[in-house]
Amino acid sequence: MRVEVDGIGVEVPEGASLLTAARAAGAELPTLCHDDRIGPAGSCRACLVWADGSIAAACVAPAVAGARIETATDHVRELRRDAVELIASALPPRALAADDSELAEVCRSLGIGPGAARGAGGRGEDTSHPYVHLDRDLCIACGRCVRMCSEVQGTFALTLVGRGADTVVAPGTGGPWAESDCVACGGCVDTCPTGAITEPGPGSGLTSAHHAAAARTTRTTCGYCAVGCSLDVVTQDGDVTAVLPARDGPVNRGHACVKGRFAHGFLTSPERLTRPLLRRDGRLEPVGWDEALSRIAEGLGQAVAAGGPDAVAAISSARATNEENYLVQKFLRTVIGTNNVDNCSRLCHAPSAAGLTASFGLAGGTDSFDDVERADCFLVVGANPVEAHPVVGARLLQRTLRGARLLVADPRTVGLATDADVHLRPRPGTNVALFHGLAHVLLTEGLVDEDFLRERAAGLPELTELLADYPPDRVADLTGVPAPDLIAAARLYGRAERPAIVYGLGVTEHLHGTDGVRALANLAILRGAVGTGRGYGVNPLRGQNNVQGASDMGALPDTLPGYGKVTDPVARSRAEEVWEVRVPAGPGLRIPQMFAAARAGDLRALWVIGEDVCATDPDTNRVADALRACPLVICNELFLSETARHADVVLPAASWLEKDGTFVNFDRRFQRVRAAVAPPGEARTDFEAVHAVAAAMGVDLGCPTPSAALDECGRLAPVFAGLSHERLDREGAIPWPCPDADRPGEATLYTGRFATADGRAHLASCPYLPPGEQADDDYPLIMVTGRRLAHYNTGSMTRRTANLLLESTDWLDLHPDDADRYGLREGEPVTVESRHGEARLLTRISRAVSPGQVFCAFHFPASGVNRLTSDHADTVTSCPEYKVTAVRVTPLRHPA
Ligand SMILES: Nc1nc2c(c(=O)[nH]1)N[C@H]1C(S)=C(S)[C@@H](COP(=O)(O)OP(=O)(O)OC[C@H]3O[C@@H](n4cnc5c(=O)[nH]c(N)nc54)[C@H](O)[C@@H]3O)O[C@H]1N2
Ligand SMILES: Nc1nc2c(c(=O)[nH]1)N[C@H]1C(S)=C(S)[C@@H](COP(=O)(O)OP(=O)(O)OC[C@H]3O[C@@H](n4cnc5c(=O)[nH]c(N)nc54)[C@H](O)[C@@H]3O)O[C@H]1N2
Ligand code: SF4
Ligand code: FES
Ligand SMILES: [Mo]
Repeated sequence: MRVEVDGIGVEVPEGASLLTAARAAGAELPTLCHDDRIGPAGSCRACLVWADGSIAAACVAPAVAGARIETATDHVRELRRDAVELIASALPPRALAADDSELAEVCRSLGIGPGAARGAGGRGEDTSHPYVHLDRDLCIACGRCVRMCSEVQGTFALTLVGRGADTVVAPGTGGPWAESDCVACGGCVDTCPTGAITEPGPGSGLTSAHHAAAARTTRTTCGYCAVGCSLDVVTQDGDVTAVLPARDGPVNRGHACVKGRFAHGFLTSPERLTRPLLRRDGRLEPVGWDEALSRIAEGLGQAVAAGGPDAVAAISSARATNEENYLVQKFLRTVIGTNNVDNCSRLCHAPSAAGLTASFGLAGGTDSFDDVERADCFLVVGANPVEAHPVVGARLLQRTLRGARLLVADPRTVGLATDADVHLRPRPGTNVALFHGLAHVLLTEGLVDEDFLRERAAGLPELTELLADYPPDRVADLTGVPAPDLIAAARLYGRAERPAIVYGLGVTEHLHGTDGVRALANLAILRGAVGTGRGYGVNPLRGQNNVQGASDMGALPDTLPGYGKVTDPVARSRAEEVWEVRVPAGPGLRIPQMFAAARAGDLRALWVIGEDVCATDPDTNRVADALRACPLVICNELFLSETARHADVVLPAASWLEKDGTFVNFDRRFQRVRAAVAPPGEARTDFEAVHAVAAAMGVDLGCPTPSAALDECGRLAPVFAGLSHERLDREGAIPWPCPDADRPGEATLYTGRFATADGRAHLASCPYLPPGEQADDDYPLIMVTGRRLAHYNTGSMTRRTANLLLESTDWLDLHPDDADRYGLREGEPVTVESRHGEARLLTRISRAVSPGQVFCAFHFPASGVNRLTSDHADTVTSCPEYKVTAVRVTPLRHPA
């Protein structure tokens, strides 16, 4: 549609506002209550224009074809000036004293001087929250914060209260901010144009606009979860003063969460490791790098001499970059000569890699997250994105609020479950029966894509036969999900035009996790919702910032970079050509096998890089036994973790804000990671540390820089051949597969054929089998473990920030009926015992869990949650059964 702005003709899309038209024409129009991320309010009148003979607020007024807009007449300028002057006049002088806010900028542009602000103030502050401070006197009631909170974050924590000039933002709950529903995503801080809502700390009182303009900023990718938010890190004199969400971030689009946005205080924690540590006479003592490196080189040499290359193993880090992971596996395979390398994908989404590969051919999610904008029905299974992937959770919620249907399958009523059309609450460990029940309804009610099944899928006859055993009534008995709910959910998923499956660890961390992934994938295949553009297929919410990448880079015992099997001579010879050494042909040890080998005396050296196995692996008492039995344990760490305490050599590591490289997020996008600050003391990146260890053993690993490492990886893994740092710097995010430097990556997989041997999607006919642990008279409760919003895994980083004020301990959630049964009160300390160990937690009484089930996180290693979990693991991939542990709970009463 064509309109005319100040005599210039411009083309704008249908439904565009006059503001969009004015900007398209290059007209400079001030705005105050407007932010591109949220809907318009039209309340401040800073953007007044003259349109077809009348005055209009450009941000809200829609452009009509042929409209003539005037933005620069004296008359409209004066009207704007009057409007903003009136707003400014109610503010105290300090509102315009510093030229650091959007408001000050707008005033300047309208010729309003600092003297315009002459309000009395006196409305007071709210400084109760560790990350969000409110100065009521600077609030102009533009409502941007309120709209960010509802329209982007979906939390609805804020409201405007009062009347007329006294209107001011306030938490909807009425009390102090710290006690409100605020989830500290930072959206309000980021949008506030006046400095009324700001972040305390080094840049205290400064608005985001000021931060972005005044200091050095470094564009990087968040190093917490795998959403992969683009962040602009603001630094001054070598310290981080703020972290701002990038508006052009492909996944986050100007949003972030309490971890990426605020939890950077760990960087300067006095507990950061700044020097290598070496064990002498039983104690860890600081030493220089040379001494630590020669001890490592000597120890690795001795291990190989005594037990051969397979007496050495490494656990690589999903927190580290692709390039670091590439180098770690290269070191193990070429310098030591073993495939004994694994990463925490083993504990998390190894069943996704195995299951999705078996069903479709490749190990990643099937589609681009952008497709959620078109999906009309979400099936969210065993995932709590509101807490674990908050930016994804917010985008799913927004789609739901705008009309998409939402089905949630989770034993707990948390996060999205409270907004679901149907909430299925299966008993933990019964997913396979649940998914078969849904598939049964799809088949019997004819809600399947016959053409797709005929042309592109395999295994329908076998599945049809199996599903005869899973009618809704039987599934209700197996899972506890009422048959009518199951049928209702199946119909919604079955009748959707563009259905989407999003899932998490509630599917994978089970005895039959891979079967769960495959039975879930069946649903999308039955509907023809993969590889057809008619849905958002099957998408795991991968966990760690770079768990996808660590696996992509071959930090796995059975695959080389790009997923060539070590057992495949073709894949091996491609690597051998680039590395110029022979690659061992036998698959190496998986993480649990490494510990078993150590306990048996067969593993003589273990290098643990950025994983706190003594806190996060299951049955940690036995993990500690393994480390004690292993003659050499090396640990690269930011902090003296539980694992580092067991190590013989500890190398101080740089964190994500201190290094250069790339991460791969949950929807397979490569994004750049850039150092915003220098690592403390003698800490080095894992990249440098691996190079240094190789050098101490007399080997040059090649690829001296992260950029060279990614290039080399592309030479042996065709799926990454088109990627480079230089290209990522230019283009931003690029999904893999990306074989060509001059073609975009494949965001949506399988549009032509599936990557399986026969090119078809494979339906799986796996029967439901019960979980490994069952409740009984001794251990009557089923414990589920998982995540909470403010802390990240071991909490090693988040506990060393003000996030600790938001969540101060690990709680045990317990249904009120169970609290009565065991005589427990809110906040009471309890001993939790399982067949494997004991932990101490504080009780929280909650209806989010079902009677007979309890839930806790594992963010405070001192509470010992993983002493409880068992060594039961997924039968295909060895992923631990973290989601089902039988426990008993007793009050922890001190002797009188
Ligand atoms: N705040 C925060 N964010 C994180 C992390 C963190 O520690 N803190 N960790 C990151 C990592 S490493 C990962 S892998 C991801 C994990 O992200 P998620 O997979 O979302 O996390 P969890 O909370 O472990 O588990 C998800 C849900 O599975 C449910 N569940 C348990 N058993 C079953 C079952 O049998 N069936 C079904 N249908 N559901 C079940 C649980 O009730 C829980 O709500 O989060 C990442 N993001
Ligand atoms: N009970 C229970 N246990 C679980 C789970 C569960 O759901 N329930 N989930 C499992 C899952 S999915 C996962 S992924 C694991 C996560 O378990 P971990 O990987 O052990 O946990 P993290 O806290 O993410 O990070 C481990 C360590 O890496 C360090 N670190 C951070 N960045 C870097 C870096 O760049 N370099 C180096 N060298 N070190 C760094 C941190 O200080 C931290 O101590 O936990 C598993 N454990
Ligand atoms: S933790 Fe995840 S959702 Fe939060 S800012 Fe980082 S990448 Fe984004
Ligand atoms: S920016 Fe248009 S009315 Fe506020
Ligand atoms: Mo994870």
